[in-house]
Amino acid sequence: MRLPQRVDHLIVGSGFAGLCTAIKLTEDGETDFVVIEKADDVGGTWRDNTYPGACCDVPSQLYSFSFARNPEWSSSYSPQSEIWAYLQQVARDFDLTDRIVFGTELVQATWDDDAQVWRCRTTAGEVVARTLITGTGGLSEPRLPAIDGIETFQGALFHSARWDHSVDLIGKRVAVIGTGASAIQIVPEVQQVAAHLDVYQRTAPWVIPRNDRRYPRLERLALRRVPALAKLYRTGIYWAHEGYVPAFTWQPRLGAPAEKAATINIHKAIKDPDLRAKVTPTFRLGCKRVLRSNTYYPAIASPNVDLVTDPIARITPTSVVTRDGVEHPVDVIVVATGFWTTELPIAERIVGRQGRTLAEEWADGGMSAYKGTTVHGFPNLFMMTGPNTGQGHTSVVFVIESQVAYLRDALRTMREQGYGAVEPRAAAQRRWNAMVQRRMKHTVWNRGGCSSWYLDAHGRNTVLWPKATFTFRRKLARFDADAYDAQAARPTPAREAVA
Ligand code: N01
Repeated sequence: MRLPQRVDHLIVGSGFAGLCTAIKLTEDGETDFVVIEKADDVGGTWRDNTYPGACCDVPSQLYSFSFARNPEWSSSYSPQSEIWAYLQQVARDFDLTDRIVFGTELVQATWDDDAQVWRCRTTAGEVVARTLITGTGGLSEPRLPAIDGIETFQGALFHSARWDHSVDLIGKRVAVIGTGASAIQIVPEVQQVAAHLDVYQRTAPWVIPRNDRRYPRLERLALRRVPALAKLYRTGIYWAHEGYVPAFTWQPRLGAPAEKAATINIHKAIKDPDLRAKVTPTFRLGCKRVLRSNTYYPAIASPNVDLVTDPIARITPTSVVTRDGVEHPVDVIVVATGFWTTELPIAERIVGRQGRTLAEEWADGGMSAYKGTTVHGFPNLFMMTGPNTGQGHTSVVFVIESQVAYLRDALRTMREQGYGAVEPRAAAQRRWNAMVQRRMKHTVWNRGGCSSWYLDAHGRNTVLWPKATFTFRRKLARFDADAYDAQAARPTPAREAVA
């Protein structure tokens, strides 16, 4: 598809959020939209993260759309390939492929207050849109570590989310930097083929057992034939995961049984007391994302693996040198150091009513939005998975569906009331964020004794939602026009604003 000059709605990104938005807008008859996607396929993070062992740590029955359940998942925690294939299938089933302009990136979107439109520059040309909907996710831009000499390394070096499949790891000396959710899935795979693997750990994570199981054919048949059964599974998993909420958001000590399970996980796999001590976390479970694996600790205990806990001092053309002066020779370095989460790169590309970018707006106080979705000074902008919408315990798809419901009601209200632009009032946004940050003080993320990618440079958690997800859904169930400044649609409608 070619980029049109003008649309009612511009959706950026075709991962879970972008696809969900496109599907639901179509359902409402809001068909004048286009999705731009910088890559050449749909899938977002599930297209990009192709590292060996990539798998979802939220059960697939819940990590999928409520309106497009998939009875064909092969196991309770699906691998990346299945989730990506699922998203491709969803795009086909809902006839979206022709609505997506692939290979097209948003360069800049600038609000034009007179015409009540977003004027957007993309790598495929310009487009004018009444509303701008970002579905660019919080885990899409790899964050490379600033390690001295990293650019001088002569072997292969790549980020976990940009895996270089042309590099053969068989018989090589490999280093994995980081021990987060990506690394703990990569390490057991690399350990099996590498001659030697060094795992560079800065902070030991909590890793609980992963109760995975394959769905037998009969069970999949039942899920296909009896949709109520699939719904029941989904509901059961949802509530089981909400069970973590009190420990995460109210009383961190409630996580003690899970800490015990994780400690047993360590003791079962690792006999060496020194190694056990190195992998045992020193903060409360949940403070960083809780990881699930049955294979990580056995891999760490393997004879061809060294867990290196001395900080990295520098990288040379052929080695990693730690601060204790030891030089660790290496052929391939895998950088599993996470993503830009509290300084979203998309924020630099969106220019609001005052001529300031979202990034400038957020520079002093950190990211903030109203209901994680709309931002004062940025009319008709809807951010899917915006500030404080992230989840430490359950499926982000639930949150996305809640936000899309809010967007639909906003558009319905605008249509019915003849509004050309809506923007949350500064006071409403302030109140919302004060509530979020007040609540945040009780959470394990703020008082669990760790630093994590949930916290920004000011120590504020601008990533996660500090209550149950059903509360989030309830708060976004209706577009609350009274919290917004609304402008009547100007006589020059968006369709003539192209010129
Ligand atoms: O990234 P991370 P990730 N020198 O930021 C370390 C989702 N996800 O890609 O803990 C040395 O969690 C850093 O150390 P520390 C999930 O939401 C989901 O693994 O900061 N080390 C840490 O160990 C997840 O939370 C799935 O001290 C450095 C690691 O690198 C999110 O993605 C699967 C360093 C980064 O861990 C991100 O996970 C995979 C440095 N300079 C990912 N800088 C599912 O299954 C950082 N580190 C759904």
